[in-house]
Amino acid sequence: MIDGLLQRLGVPATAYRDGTHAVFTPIDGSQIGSIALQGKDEVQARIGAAHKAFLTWRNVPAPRRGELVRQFAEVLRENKAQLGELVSVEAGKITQEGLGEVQEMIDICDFAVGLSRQLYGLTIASERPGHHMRESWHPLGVVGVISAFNFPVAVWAWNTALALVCGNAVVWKPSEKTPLTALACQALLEQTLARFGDAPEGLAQLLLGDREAGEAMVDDARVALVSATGSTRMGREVGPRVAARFGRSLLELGGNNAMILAPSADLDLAVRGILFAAVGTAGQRCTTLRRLIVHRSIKDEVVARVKAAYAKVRIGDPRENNLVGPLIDRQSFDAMQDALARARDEGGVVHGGERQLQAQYPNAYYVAPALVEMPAQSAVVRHETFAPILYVMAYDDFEQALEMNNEVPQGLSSCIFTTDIREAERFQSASGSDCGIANVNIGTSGAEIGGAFGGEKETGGGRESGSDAWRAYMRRQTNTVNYSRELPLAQGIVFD
Ligand code: UN1
Repeated sequence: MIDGLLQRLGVPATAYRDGTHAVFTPIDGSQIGSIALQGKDEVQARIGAAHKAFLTWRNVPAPRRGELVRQFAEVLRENKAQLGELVSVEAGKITQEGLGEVQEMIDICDFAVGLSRQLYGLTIASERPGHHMRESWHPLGVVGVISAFNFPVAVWAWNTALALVCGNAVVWKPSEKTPLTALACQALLEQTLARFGDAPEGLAQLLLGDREAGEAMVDDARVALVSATGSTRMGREVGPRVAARFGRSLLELGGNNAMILAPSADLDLAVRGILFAAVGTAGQRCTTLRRLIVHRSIKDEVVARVKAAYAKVRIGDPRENNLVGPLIDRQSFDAMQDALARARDEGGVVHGGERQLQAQYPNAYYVAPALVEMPAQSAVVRHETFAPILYVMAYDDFEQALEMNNEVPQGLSSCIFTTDIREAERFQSASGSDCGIANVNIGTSGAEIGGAFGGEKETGGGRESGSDAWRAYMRRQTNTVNYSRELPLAQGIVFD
């Protein structure tokens, strides 16, 4: 099954059969491939090749670079079903979400194509007569991408589509848990490059490796920008290492996303919003809803309704008609059970969270989503556990709810369900939610590519995807031109 899929996506059998690193599907825990891992020397050679390609690519007009990305979007459209299925097999996403992830790749490509004619700089009024000033944006260099298992293809595409139109080369270190989707993406991009014709060789490189490969990339001064998505722990290592060589990093790290549920809210809408945000992707999105801050007057009703909704959630093979697939692996399951045990110790009442389908899948980890009533926002609630656990806490007044929203180390996504315009606006104001994303009457996850994506505090501060996130992938140059016959100095300085 997997062979047919990979072959249709253009991945040669040698790439996923001949290595020593085993790859498993979370659907039943069976092995689906074995890949070769690259060591430091090989990684450095690939970075060298990418850098060489960059020196040519930066001079190709941006709209022509956009044409490459336009063609890539076409190839993705042609292969959407297969790549989506591979995402389901390797990452365990349900079919709808696997397809959605590929659609997110197509969307960012379309966005980047438009952008390739809109890499606008500024003109600036000079204080000196006969002078003009402007700001230009130039290609940056090699962009290193580190991506996580949970969005094994889209996050790379956000970075790659923008990096390519901005005139950069790309090296990609995917999660060791999802190398096959990475091989498929690379094969599709290479197929596009061949069709495109005149792009320099080596423009996009795949680095399959472990920690050593990651470190070689992070420490390499030829990698101008390291765009890393993953845990806060990973970011804490990557950020300072890149900074130590004065490289740039773009960090998209952990989230601990809350919903404030106000007494005026449309509860039907809210319960649906909670369901997708909290249990979608089996709770393994950085934007997953992890905290529900609900007004005390409606708390019991909301808990009852969410419990009833959870009871109906179909759990099982993500390629069949289910809403929740497996956790990625055993480690993830253990971390979830640890968190639930800690929650009990901290006074929580746990509903759900048990392992499911164990007899059918002894080597896979399906779980019932957990709803945990907590007396307060204690230590376990402030920690991001990458699993479907929703902590529920009551609030009495709106200011307290806002404080609770902001009272965690992470700052990615947040939302409020209310029909009170004062609360909605306050939530999105300077003294409202401190997160990079603050939504009204929609959940915390499932952002569109058009907006800048990322968050504050331990989320790392980076912004990817839409709006003007492209600027992170370019270098800014300030230009002053004197077209007069004098040489006046700024600030009125006389130096005769
Ligand atoms: C992630 O989990 O790393 O907003 C990215 C969302 C998706 C992206 C999630 N568009 O949920």
